[in-house]
Amino acid sequence: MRKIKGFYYILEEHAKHLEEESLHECKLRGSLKVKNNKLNCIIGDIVEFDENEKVITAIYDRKNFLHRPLLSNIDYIGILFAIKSPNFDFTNFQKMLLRANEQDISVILIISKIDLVSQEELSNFLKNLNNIFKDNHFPIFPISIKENIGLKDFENYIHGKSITISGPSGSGKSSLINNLLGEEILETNEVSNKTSRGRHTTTESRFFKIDESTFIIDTPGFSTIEFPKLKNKKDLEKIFPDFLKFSHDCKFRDCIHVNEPNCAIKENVENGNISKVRYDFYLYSLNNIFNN
Ligand SMILES: Nc1nc2c(ncn2[C@@H]2O[C@H](COP(=O)(O)OP(=O)(O)OP(=O)(O)O)[C@@H](O)[C@H]2O)c(=O)[nH]1
Ligand SMILES: [Mg+2]
Ligand SMILES: [Zn+2]
Repeated sequence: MRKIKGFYYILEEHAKHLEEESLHECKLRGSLKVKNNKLNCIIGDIVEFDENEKVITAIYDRKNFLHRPLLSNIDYIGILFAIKSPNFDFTNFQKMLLRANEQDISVILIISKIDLVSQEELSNFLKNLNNIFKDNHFPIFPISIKENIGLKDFENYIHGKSITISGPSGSGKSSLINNLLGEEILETNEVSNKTSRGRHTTTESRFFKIDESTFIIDTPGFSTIEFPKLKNKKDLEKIFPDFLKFSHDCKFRDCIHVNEPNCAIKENVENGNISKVRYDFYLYSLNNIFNN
């Protein structure tokens, strides 16, 4: 559930309590260590441990793992942005989407603090979002912790799964997790008035158990997100799945949809099937993924 300076904190199977007292503090058995390998044992791992010796004795095969933050056995990446304070950032959201697609993990978009806008602003915002991301199939959950909107729907959706909550500092990640846990376990902090930015209150990634089969992971808010590193232009289709279905109609098989003639992607941008915002972000990404 937690890792602090060489100590691993394990929640026993079927343990009810969520708090520190019910976690077992262990070290990792020497034979399980590969020198200088960050992947030896990571948050999310399912392990066996010896209660007397206080050591982890076995690590089970991982279903998957994320690099940033380093986590394993995740079903969903919950990307959480506030609609306002700090403002929703389309570029950073799309960067996060690339990273999730690269790792083949399903995305859920959570839009928090909807109490800060009017009904009309919210519905315009959602309309715009659906126009930009027409062919991206991720569910969207507008929520407000302050006014208790959308939280039950979100909780029902993630039941039985493990979900990490990522997003900018101050967007309300820890607040959401406290709400789901029904306890103020995590520290939260106001967004700075001057800069409208969060204060990086959370500094470690940490697993929490909501019920017998549901886990949620708090993570530190990011300030910058890197583009995924791709070796092959062919891999672009994986991180831009919304372009995939059109790109089969491009004249050239290795079309990268920039200057080629008879490019189906450019045609679909023109006739409105692909949003201009998405295509502009694609061009911007190309530059960053392959020229750095
Ligand atoms: N108005 C409003 N404020 C909220 C809501 N959810 C969270 N906040 C406020 O947003 C601020 C930041 O919340 P945190 O939960 O600390 O944000 P965080 O994403 O965990 O931030 P870092 O740990 O710095 O990454 C706090 O002052 C919360 O009270 C909401 O639904 N509505
Ligand atoms: Mg936090
Ligand atoms: Zn093309």
